[in-house]
Amino acid sequence: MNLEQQLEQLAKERHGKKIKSCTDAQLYDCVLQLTKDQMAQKTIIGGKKKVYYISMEFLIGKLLSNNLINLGIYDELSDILEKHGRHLSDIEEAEPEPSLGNGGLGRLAACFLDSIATLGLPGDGIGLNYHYGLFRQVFQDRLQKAEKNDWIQKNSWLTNTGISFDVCFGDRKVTSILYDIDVIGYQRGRNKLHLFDVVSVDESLVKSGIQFDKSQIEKNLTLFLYPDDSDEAGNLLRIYQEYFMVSNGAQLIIKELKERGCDLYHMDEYAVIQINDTHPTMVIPELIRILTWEEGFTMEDAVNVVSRTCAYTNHTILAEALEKWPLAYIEKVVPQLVPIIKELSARVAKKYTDPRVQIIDKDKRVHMAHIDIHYGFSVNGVAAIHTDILKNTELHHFYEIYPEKFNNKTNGITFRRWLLSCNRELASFLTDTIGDGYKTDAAELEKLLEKKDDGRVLDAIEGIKRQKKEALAAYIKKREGIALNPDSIFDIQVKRLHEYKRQQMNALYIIHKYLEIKAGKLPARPMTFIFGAKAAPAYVIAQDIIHLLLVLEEIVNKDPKVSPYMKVVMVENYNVSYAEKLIPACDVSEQISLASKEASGTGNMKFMLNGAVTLGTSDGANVEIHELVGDDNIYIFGEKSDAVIGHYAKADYVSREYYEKSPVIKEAVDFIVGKQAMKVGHKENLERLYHELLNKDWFMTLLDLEDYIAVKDKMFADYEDREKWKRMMLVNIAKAGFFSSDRTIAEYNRDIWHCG
Ligand code: 26V
Repeated sequence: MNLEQQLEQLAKERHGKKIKSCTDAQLYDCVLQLTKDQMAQKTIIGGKKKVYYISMEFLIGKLLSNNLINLGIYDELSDILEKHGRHLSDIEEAEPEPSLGNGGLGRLAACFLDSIATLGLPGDGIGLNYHYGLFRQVFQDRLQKAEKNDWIQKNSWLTNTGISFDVCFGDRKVTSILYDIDVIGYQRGRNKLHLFDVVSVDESLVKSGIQFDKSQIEKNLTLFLYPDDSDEAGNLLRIYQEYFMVSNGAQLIIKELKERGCDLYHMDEYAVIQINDTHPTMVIPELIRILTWEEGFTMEDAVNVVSRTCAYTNHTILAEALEKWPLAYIEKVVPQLVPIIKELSARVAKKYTDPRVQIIDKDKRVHMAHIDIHYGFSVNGVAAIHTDILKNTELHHFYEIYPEKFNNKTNGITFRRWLLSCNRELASFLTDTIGDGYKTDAAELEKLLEKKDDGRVLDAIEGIKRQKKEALAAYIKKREGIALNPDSIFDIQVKRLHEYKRQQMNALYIIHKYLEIKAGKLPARPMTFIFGAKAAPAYVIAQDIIHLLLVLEEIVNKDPKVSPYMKVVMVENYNVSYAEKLIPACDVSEQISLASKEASGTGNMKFMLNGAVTLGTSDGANVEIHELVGDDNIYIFGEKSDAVIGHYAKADYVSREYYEKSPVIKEAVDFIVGKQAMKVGHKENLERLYHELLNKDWFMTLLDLEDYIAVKDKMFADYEDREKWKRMMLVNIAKAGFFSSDRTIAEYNRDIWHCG
């Protein structure tokens, strides 16, 4: 049977209808089934050594379009649907998004799975099957409200494997059930994402919003993804979740090793476990526990083989995001790990007296990262500058002990999703211009540089950008009810809301421009400022910043004198699917974190690949983007990381001084609590934010504000030099090849994993 006949048959069997008369949701159900069947026919990728990427988050996003592309049947299926009067894009809209991650760390894990399979490496993901992904954001009264966000329907990408394990906690035993999602490489075989669930999970526990009964672990353990991406939640449930994942993961890995005939004393020759941030750290003591208690290993042998098998990736230098669990919490949730952790800690204490490298500190808190560093064989950062900061500052004392463990793996993104799928127009133009070698070897994008003076090519790139801006404008009109002018500059900042990412600095620029226009200073071209961001529900100042953005949206867009020149849009419920529409339409990519704070960033890479020009600080991967494109093709501003680290060390940054000495800063900050804003917004939120900026400003917004305004103004002026701008777009696309996650994964495999 050909694809069309299969689809006809599925529509008939499942819905008793012809393709043309199915609803979009019914047709999605059929196409999903068809795609799953096709994927199941792909062979499982084999090899002696396999990587297990263990992570509390896999922000996979919608899977249909990507799976069709990787299977090589996207165009064929699209044509079949057209023949029946249907559009694949409508069917894609009907897919619910699995938002099984908070942001960068989770999305990176998803990109990595795509690249591992695409490179033909044996490698599976291990995680949790959250029934509700990251909360759905709604705006009410210009404030964020969190709603539950379900994604599992009767038919989904999940396959019940029938595999099940017991997980023992201090106060109860819970039985798991394993669901798998197939991961297909681009024109390659198949790996798996293993998502563990609790058999007794109960969705009816969820009350209003994202509230639920926290006490019934066997019913609630996998209901929700934790929405705080930078704050230690201090909640026992998080430890239950983490241990549930690692215990299941460890049992699965050992089961697979035994099935493959591996002698567990040589486990490291068959498996490598990549620990994604500290959240899965308990896999180390758990494996040691299983080997000593159940497999007859001595402690010495178990520690050695586990240490040769586990590798750790650090994703943040924010101290508050490094997990430090009170030993008493671990004692309550998983008492069986406590003697192992104490033993690991005692071994460290015997060798090293420095309190900064201990596993259990004087307050009886367990430093999870320290377990990873002492008892793993590799420690990597996620961008060159980040790894340098780890070595020289944050983890310096460990670097002195284990210089050979430290290495850098600059992040990457999968081009299948972030180019081939989200920007089919650009992908097909690139194929016509430089051939399709770039799809499997991203470095070939550099061939585009030969065309940097070719007017036809430059115009085509500009034309595609224009087309994507029109499509986004139509989408935003539909979703947000705000009309945008595609001739304006699209300036976009989309990422989690966090003070260190400094959305508030962008807001102050907008205020400054608003006041300029009111005073009669008109811009050369209209400007559109687009934001998308979710804030952790418990993060008060982040909520206030969202409030300010929504207040500005109201003031600016409703002002008849200003709105022809300027619009502000804060899109509701920014997620992976929204990103796929926003990124191809962007002119100016805002990457304005306080230098030293953004470990890497990956949005910066997605924007660049789609022909946006970066406005950024010397932080994270911006530094490497800068090196690649050169000074002429990026706009860099602000203090460098060394200076910022110096300010923290000396505690000499006083935001009020910047406010007092600059009338421009003062005027913008005062606007937050001025009459106009107070009329539209809430006094409590606006005043709190104002005081925070003036009296604390921990992430130094005012330090960089003047430079930000100057460089952004220059950038907007340069936009008018269309020849120059088009060339910048081309250079950014051409140089983006380095940021393919295929390159990142090839490096992980070369330096750490040695799989295949
Ligand atoms: C921390 C916590 C604390 C407990 C509750 C749940 C939770 C969830 C996540 C996190 C840590 C998030 C760290 C993170 O996302 N880091 C980002 O990683 C990206 C991929 O390497 C990188 O590009 C970003 O710069 C970095 O912020």
